[in-house]
Amino acid sequence: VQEELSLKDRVLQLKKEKNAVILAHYYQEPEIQEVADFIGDSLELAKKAAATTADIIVFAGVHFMAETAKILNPTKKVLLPDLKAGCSLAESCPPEAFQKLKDQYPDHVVVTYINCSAEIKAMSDLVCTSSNAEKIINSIPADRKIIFAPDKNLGKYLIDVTGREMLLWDGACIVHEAFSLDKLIDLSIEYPKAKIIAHPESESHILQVANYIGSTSGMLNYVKTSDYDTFIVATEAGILHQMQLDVPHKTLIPAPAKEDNSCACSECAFMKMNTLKKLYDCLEKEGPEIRLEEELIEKALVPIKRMLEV
Ligand code: CIZ
Ligand code: SF4
Repeated sequence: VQEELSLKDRVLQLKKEKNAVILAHYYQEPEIQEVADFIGDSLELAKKAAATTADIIVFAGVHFMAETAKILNPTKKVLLPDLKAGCSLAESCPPEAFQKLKDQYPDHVVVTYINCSAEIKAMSDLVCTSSNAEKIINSIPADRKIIFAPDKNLGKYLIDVTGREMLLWDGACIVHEAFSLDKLIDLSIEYPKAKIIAHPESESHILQVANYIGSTSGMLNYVKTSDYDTFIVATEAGILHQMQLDVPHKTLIPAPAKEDNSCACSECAFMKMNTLKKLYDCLEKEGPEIRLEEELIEKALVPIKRMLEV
């Protein structure tokens, strides 16, 4: 009987009936990760979206990620449980202002981090994610000047590791800028054996004290393969669910935020706008749906394809 099925089972049943695939980001609530066909970071999920043969893609993540899925596989119906699930980083780079910067520096190669709108992608020469950003920057001939947008923290980190000069857009992620260096240092005194791992969207003073800097999948891999047992994790706290499943006997401590909030750590409020109930409803109603103009899809696809080829 329908009423007796749990919400989770109803999602799984509906997904099968509609030949839908559920792609969930690591920052989603555990109960959403549990109904997903694939869990991943933005690069892994983009690849899954491009390759799927399902009729419907339900993207449990934020708006720019669902847009990327639509750009990569435009004949599919791409659903996002809550269209308001945005991203502070993507929003920090409005197309009109970005066009002005581009016009000022017409000879620069434009590289954008995947955390931006489809309009910004369409204005880019290359797109990158945090797992391939260094490789993408290194693929650009040394005599070419570069504009990097929208994340200034990732940009500064890339300048450090590649030695390239880059003009940086002044954008940032609220979640990754929330870590407190003082509290982080106190915590590492309390746990002297702990290794600090951080996402490069974090501020440079946090990266300076990190033992390992890497993308979402990079950090998961590091914790799995490292000989150490205790880690302080400076990224969105949702990653801890999969990380703890990977290393049940290791100790994982979320890096502390500057302001005390409900979990005293960093969670992305946009990511958490998706709930299992909203996911069920969107699958049932087949909406809200991501719709993009064909011309925008064509333009935005070019720099994403270049990224996938590098
Ligand atoms: O949205 C983010 O902060 C990240 C790091 C996404 C991803 O998976 O690369
Ligand atoms: Fe955007 Fe930051 Fe949330 Fe990622 S964690 S979706 S960059 S606001």
